[in-house]
Amino acid sequence: MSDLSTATTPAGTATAVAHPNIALVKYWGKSDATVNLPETGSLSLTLDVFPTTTTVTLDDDLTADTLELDGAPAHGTPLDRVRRFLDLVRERAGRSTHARVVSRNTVPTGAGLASSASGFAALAAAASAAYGLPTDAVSLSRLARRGSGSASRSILPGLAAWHEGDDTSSYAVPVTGPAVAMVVATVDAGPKAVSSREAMRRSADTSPYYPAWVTSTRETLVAALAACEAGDFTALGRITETNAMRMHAAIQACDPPVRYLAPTSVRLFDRIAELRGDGIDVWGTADAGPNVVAVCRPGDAQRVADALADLAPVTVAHAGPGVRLVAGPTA
Ligand code: 2P0
Repeated sequence: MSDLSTATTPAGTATAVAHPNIALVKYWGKSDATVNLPETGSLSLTLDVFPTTTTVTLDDDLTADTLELDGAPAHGTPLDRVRRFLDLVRERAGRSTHARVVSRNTVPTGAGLASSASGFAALAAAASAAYGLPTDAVSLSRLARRGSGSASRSILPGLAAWHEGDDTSSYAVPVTGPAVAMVVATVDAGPKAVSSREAMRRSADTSPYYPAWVTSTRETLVAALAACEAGDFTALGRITETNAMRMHAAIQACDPPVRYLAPTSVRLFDRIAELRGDGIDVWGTADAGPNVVAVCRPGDAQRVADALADLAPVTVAHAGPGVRLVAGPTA
């Protein structure tokens, strides 16, 4: 894996760009919430749309970290999570200087399109460069995981598997597989009613299907990696939709209940099934929100997008780049 340190900007400030990822085999549950270890491994595609650009600037005059998110000062949970993350970076770097963080998303924050994945991937890279920590992909993936589990995968380009393990060994690795395109259908761009972090915890604590989810997902990841190795798009697509349905089944069995899929989400899954009936190799998935992502071969992406567009606004995405440090602050 490449070392990004050659691209660092002058000491004390750095800017990084990262993209969201969509999981084909989902991460849903933690074995250790303190250092953010997953109960099972997962597999995702980093996209080429909706980048997050984040600049971290050290400032000796600050008494606490500040966060500007999409042009406005951030408070509450987003600021707390960034501060806790930078505390970890400072501890590792042996530094005490606070920082200004300026972050800009091109995907609506909290819309179920993984802004925390691109956000913490970009923050991990920019903060590591600014504070002088290693910026190789393994170090960044491990560190990004501490901010948000799915961020560990956005460090890498294209297909990436994030494996179980301990604080040292749990990070994302590249996977070679068939060419995959994704058509993102945005059913609702607003923030979700129950955060994925809370719903994940509630699933583990109250869903009677959670143990079955964990057992089946471990087996599913093995099958998904085999499908990738065989270049078998159809097998990977079927696995993807099945795994998403199982995750939502486990979530819907929570007490108190959580249901992320909206009526339009279900219509999108039906339309995807109709397209399969018409001979297009396309499968559906959805994260912790109502938005649906159609997974297809790149050559079919425009036809799939056209077929879904009357139900929700669509964005065609392909395999995108891993996190990168850019020359100067542009956020
Ligand atoms: C995933 N999701 O694999 C799954 C599928 C949502 C549904 O990873 O608590 O925001 O910050 O580690 O990474 C969302 O979980 O959770 C997520 P934390 P994160 O993409």
